[in-house]
Amino acid sequence: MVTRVAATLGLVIMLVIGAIGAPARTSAAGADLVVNGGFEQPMLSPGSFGVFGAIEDWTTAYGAGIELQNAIFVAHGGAQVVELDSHSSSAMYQDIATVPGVSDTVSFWVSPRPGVNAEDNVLSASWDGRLLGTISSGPGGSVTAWTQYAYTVTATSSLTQLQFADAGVSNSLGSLLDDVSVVENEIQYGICTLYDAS
Ligand SMILES: [Ca+2]
Ligand SMILES: [Ca+2]
Repeated sequence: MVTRVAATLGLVIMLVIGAIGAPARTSAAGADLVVNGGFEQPMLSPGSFGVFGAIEDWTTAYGAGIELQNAIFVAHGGAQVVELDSHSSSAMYQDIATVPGVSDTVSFWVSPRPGVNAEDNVLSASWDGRLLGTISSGPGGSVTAWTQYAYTVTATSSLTQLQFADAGVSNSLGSLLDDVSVVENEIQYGICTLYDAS
């Protein structure tokens, strides 16, 4: 009896230790999968800009590079934005860690560049090599005017490329991009019946 009690107690202790040692289950739903989606890295001096082959987690796909601006215009978030008509019409991408079959929402904010014509303020967004949309944000006013664009997508692999490209006239002036995010949508569970009524 003592042996059985001791054995049972040992099992309980093992189960408790196992439960404590087990990692907590976490869900990626709601977490932003984009790194540096607000383009705040690298931080430039206020009023300045730079053209880069790559910035944190974004890489030039083609063209002269990624133009980062700090407080030249009012950003949607933070101080910095990206303009993809840098020295010429350019494109950039980030490879996003995705879960195949899971639905995501791709979201970003676009403003026409103040003071430039509508034909300059055209930007395209692609997911997994497919065009999400071509955004013509119209003529630029005296200040930035930010609009959010959102698309529901489903990943087909564990790494999905999100790309943005200037799609206006190539002349170093183009629309502005800020606060890019990719968020997993909540999984909708169905209701199942667990009893047999027969
Ligand atoms: Ca920003
Ligand atoms: Ca342009």
